[in-house]
Amino acid sequence: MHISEFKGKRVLIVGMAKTGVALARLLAGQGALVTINDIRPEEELCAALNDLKGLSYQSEFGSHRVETFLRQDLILVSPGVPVNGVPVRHAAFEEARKHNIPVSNDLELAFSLTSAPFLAVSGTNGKTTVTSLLGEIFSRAGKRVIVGGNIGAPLSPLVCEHSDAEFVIAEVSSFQLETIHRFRPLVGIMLNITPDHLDRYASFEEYVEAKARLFINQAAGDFALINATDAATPHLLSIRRGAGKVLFFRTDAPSVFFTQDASPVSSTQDASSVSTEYGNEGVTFQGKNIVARIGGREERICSIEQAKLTGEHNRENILAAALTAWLCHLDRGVIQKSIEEFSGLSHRIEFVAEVRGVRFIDDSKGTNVDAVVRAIQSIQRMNGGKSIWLILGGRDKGNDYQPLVPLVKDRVKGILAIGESRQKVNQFFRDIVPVYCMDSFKDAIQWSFSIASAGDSVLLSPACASFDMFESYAHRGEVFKQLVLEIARQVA
Ligand code: UMA
Repeated sequence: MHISEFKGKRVLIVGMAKTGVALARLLAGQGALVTINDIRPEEELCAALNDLKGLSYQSEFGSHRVETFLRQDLILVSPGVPVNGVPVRHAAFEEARKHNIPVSNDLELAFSLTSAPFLAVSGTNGKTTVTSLLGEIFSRAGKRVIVGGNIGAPLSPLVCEHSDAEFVIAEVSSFQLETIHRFRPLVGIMLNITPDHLDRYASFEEYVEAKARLFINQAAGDFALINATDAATPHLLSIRRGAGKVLFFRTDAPSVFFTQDASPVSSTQDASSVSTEYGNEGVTFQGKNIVARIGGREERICSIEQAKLTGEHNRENILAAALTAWLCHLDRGVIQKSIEEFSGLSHRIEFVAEVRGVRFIDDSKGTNVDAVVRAIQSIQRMNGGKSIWLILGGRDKGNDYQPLVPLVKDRVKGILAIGESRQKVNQFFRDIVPVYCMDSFKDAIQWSFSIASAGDSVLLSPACASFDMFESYAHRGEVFKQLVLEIARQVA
């Protein structure tokens, strides 16, 4: 479909932050009859409204009214707006569906506006890294690509602006997948699924179900790239719909990638003793080489000898990206070079500074428990003992901190609890390690430095969203860096 077809169509845009503003600008600019809507009052939406100056639209703030929803041809909802009743039930969405008014989103709209194939990256952790790495590989290969989605760039305006794009590389969240209809990625990557957003889903199973929608419309010729060793994979495979070909990635050179009896097989098991519904196809490491095993053939894609990304989770991320690029017939030398040069993202286990022997690490993007597990595991153990001061807390998303307990007991000297959830953090951990409840973020950083010894690491990996104190995780990470650099200046 072409964007000009929206002229004269009644479109309600729900949520007036980054996504809503981008969609309103695009559609109002095309002559659609746009109504913008947000649960917040107008006074709190000045920045958004400023961005819409000069455009023609109607507005309704403070609630989601059924009557307004029922007057539309199409409703486009922002990812952060809950459409399925948790944690807040908005009857307007149910009513709209009952009246067959499509409730959709930016991802679906972008998909309908371009013929370029989508490479869609989802999963609880690592999405942004893989999306960015794919962007690097495809750009370096000379492909015209769009990189966007949950990474922070609404896709619909981008696909209209770059109508000659050859690929769309999209970071895709479970929230976005809730309101897709026809969205069908050529390659859908599911990196891992661990508990997150349990304030938005009634259970972990429901979260996995939302994620599984990534594959729902895939047809023959499409690929579903799945992490063979992720604990949620058996469940994911059991509920997966769609006819994309399943290819697995796992880091340990298996003889069989995955068995149908649900448990991933270890590389020591006898391949002949296991039957496999999904075939024995995918990508793995042989030494430093990335090797694809597909259609009975084994083919070396490239080496990771010089890769800058470290850690087991990044080895999985690299496998998924390399296989995607290889499936799209990109040059192997280019894939290798891109992997070698890609040094990772800000706020993701990022070393900030060492001050009097104390290392400060910014993992502000660690917004769920599994991400914190990965961050702690990635920190080199010093002298075999405990060495980490962990800054934890913020806007809680229904976290269960239990998976952190063994690691905290083993590696963490103390916890600095911050933000809205600091009492919850305190109550959970206080019998395990010393917990300091901090009234401000600045106090937490300064206090961590005053109690840390040379050889220790101060790790900001909050397991929580940032919105109680900051605009975003990136904002939280930037403030962390500034405060650390201030300490470094003071002691210099
Ligand atoms: N709102 C309502 N009604 C409600 C709830 C919210 O009207 O019931 C309004 C709010 O008042 C606010 C707006 O909706 O004005 C917020 O919408 P939004 O949260 O979707 O904000 P955007 O700025 O549009 O950001 C969204 C994604 N946010 C979420 O998924 C929560 C961004 O992902 C994404 O980068 C952006 O679209 C562009 O695609 C962020 C995120 O945290 C980074 N994602 C989660 C994650 O990665 O774990 C899924």
